[in-house]
Amino acid sequence: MSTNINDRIALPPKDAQTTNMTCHFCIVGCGYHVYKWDANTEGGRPASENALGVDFTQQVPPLGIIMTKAMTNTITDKSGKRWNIMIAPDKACVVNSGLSSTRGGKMASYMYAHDGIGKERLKTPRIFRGDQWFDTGWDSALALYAGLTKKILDNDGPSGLFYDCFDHGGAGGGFENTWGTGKLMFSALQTPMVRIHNRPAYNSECHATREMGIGELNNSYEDAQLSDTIFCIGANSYETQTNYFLNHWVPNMNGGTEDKKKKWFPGETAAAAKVIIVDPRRTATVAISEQVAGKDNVLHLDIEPGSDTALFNTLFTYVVAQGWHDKAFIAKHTRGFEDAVKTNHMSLEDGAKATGISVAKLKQAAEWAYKPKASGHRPRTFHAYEKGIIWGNDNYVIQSALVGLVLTTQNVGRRGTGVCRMGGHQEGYTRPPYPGNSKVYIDQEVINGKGLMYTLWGTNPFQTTINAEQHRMALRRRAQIVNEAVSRAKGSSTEQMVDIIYNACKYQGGLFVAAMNLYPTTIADDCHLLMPAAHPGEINLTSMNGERRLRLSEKFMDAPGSAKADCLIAADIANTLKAMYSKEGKADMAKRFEGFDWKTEEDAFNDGFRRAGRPGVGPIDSQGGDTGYMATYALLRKAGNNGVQLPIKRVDGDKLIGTEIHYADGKFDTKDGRAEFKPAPWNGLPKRVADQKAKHKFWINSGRANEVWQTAYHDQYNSFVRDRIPMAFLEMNVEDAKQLGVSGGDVVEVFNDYGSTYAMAYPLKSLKAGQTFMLFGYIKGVHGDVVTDWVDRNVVPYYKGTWGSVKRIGSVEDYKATISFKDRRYA
Ligand SMILES: Nc1nc2c(c(=O)[nH]1)N[C@H]1C(S)=C(S)[C@@H](COP(=O)(O)OP(=O)(O)OC[C@H]3O[C@@H](n4cnc5c(=O)[nH]c(N)nc54)[C@H](O)[C@@H]3O)O[C@H]1N2
Ligand SMILES: Nc1nc2c(c(=O)[nH]1)N[C@H]1C(S)=C(S)[C@@H](COP(=O)(O)OP(=O)(O)OC[C@H]3O[C@@H](n4cnc5c(=O)[nH]c(N)nc54)[C@H](O)[C@@H]3O)O[C@H]1N2
Ligand code: SF4
Ligand SMILES: [Mo]
Repeated sequence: MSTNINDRIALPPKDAQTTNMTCHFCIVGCGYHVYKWDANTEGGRPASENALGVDFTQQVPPLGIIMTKAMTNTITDKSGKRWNIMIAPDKACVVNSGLSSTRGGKMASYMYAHDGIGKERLKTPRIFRGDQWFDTGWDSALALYAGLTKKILDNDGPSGLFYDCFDHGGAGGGFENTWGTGKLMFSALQTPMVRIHNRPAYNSECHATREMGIGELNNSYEDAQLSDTIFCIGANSYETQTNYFLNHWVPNMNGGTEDKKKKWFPGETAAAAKVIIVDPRRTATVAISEQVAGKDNVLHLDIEPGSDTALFNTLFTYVVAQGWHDKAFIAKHTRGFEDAVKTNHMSLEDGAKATGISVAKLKQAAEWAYKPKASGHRPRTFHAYEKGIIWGNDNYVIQSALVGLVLTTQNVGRRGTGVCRMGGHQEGYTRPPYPGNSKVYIDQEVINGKGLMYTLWGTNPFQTTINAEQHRMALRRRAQIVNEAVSRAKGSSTEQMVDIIYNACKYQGGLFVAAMNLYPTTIADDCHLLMPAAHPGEINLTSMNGERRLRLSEKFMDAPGSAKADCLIAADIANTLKAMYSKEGKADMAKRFEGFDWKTEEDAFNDGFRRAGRPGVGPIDSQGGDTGYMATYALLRKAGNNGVQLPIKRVDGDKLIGTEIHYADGKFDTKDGRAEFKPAPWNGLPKRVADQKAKHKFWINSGRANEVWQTAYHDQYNSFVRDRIPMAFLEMNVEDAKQLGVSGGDVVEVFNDYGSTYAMAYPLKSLKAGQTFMLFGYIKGVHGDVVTDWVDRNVVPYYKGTWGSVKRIGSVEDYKATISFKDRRYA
């Protein structure tokens, strides 16, 4: 009898196969154990009879183990044998200490089972023959993809080949897959027409801080436990970096790490952390922080949207006026301070006017974060930021202002401090150099009819880009031109088909669209070729988290059908092209596609991460440079869920020794080692955005919700998520809703000069009048449709900043009957 039943959880037996898995969803990278065992057996309740080593014959103490039905599944391997799996959080992992989240806790449910949530996974390549999708084999898919690529490369050069590709860790990434795709795009095809999964060009989320000499992941999660003040800017960390918040911030907020602080910093005043949160919106993070730390210890600076630069400049000016800056550090380790004092000057009164925060509150924030402590020491303030400013009003200037403030008070390079991204996905960047001038606004090129072939590699711009409706419409028109040409082709060979498609693209404005993905997703609406990818658990994959902690997620099951790792898909494409050029006798071209003779993900890891290195850390070089070459799969397997924090310093026996904090020696990543202040004048909103604000009543903010991962590519099939959120919700103020005649569960149109979309109204008291918050990137209701096409000097967008009108459309009885419209802010 199988133990796949619903009234209880089958326990893994003592001899269950156990492997390590780093959660592949958010940046935090929580450690999990995967247990896999014959579906006809199960472990016993005594601790000695189950692989968890927990005694279930008695009541297990609260939080003794976190284990839910969603952490289990029954899978079938290629031979037809059935296995039970359990993916449960690892208590010994220093990242999460046994905690899971509503996202990571669902990993097992999302692993492929023919009758499970993942049953729609792509199992084989698919081709769109004009009006219908058909399954096909890898050989024919690759022949078409490589054939068209070659034709474009030979006739038009690499600029005809567009890519939108992940550049992160976790699923749809990892060092293996960013390297594989990067090597194909940059050194083999040599195309500069590439954008990154979350922005319309090939650029950085952190130009300013890097130019100032400070990498954005410069401390350890432990530093959040040691800080006097946590200064959280544009991040909703309870919902988006959940276990970083729960396992490292909360213990500091409730005084749980006071003794630790006393030990680390003898003689310094030590107390529970104070928390400052900068977010125009009252978030769940604000509500929970108040609950944990007490309202008196939490300062919510609910600034006017987009006014962060004014806030930082005001604090900067005030701190310097009070003499709280670190003069010795500034003199010895920085450059440009005097200029910044002039250009970034902002009085308390001007700051209050621009941000909408009272002078009293501004002073309070400055005191908490920067005023010397009772013991005379400067406070240790950790500055954490994410998409509220990265996708904020002028990313470059905000970061310049923030990092200037941080340098002035030496809140980087000391334990308990740091100025860090909270992060989105895990990181996994290693690629050959980008072969262009990094400022091509790819979306506009697509809209303007440029490019002949567009590959969407582990991304979904239909749901996530800016000006998304215009982008989708242009793409649809152009894809349709290809469809019509293809539907007229009958009995054609691959070569003939390549010519037909090429002509439709080259002479009629068409665009051939290919996608590598786990699922068909909404992209399949306007796409011609799909290739099935495999994700962690089905392949080996390395990533690093927000404290640069590198881990190996181990393969424990087969991918569905013939799905494979993205790096091996890239290798297949390169090898197909190499063979085509060799056959033509073009040795020079064939040579560009060499070096992809990989059999496994490990081969890609060794070729990329270990040999080529990580940018910013330098090429691999045993004399100095990056020491990533020391990280073998074998050593990482041994290092388990705690892995090693990059860069690796040395290997002791079989133990990798890493780096906990950067810049402790006061040497920054500039030529002379001095960190550089940057001018960051406050300029108000960009005109294009201000114009929408002048015309439309509501700020249409956007972002994440705890239970939804990204574009809901898995979640859309999970009733736990989809029944609650059938359509992107739009949180809005109750009085505003009343005026519009809107109640919870009504469908509203959100529109402005850029586009229009629908959303499910969610009226709440906690939203300010005139402000709304829409779930981003959802499967139905795309916030990006109303985001302007404005970008900064580095082509970084302002996703969070758009204004629009809201209009009631109608009611869906089912939403009203089945969905809860409670406030998600803990009260
Ligand atoms: N309005 C608005 N827009 C935004 C944002 C915002 O805040 N507001 N945020 C931006 C940000 S930060 C981000 S990260 C982007 C997200 O934008 P995307 O990166 O496009 O969104 P994801 O859902 O992460 O897309 C991943 C796609 O890859 C597929 N996938 C998953 N795993 C794998 C794999 O292993 N291999 C392959 N080949 N495919 C895989 C999924 O099915 C999915 O279709 O959105 C951006 N857009
Ligand atoms: N549950 C869940 N977690 C996730 C993800 C997910 O899809 N679901 N995605 C992951 C990814 S890829 C990313 S990038 C991260 C994003 O992580 P976060 O940045 O924490 O999340 P967001 O909800 O995008 O935006 C954060 C906040 O920015 C605020 N904001 C808007 N405008 C401004 C402004 O002008 N100034 C300031 N200071 N704040 C502003 C919004 O009100 C919002 O609360 O989350 C990661 N974690
Ligand atoms: S906090 Fe992030 S990494 Fe940890 S379990 Fe949740 S989604 Fe996964
Ligand atoms: Mo992201």
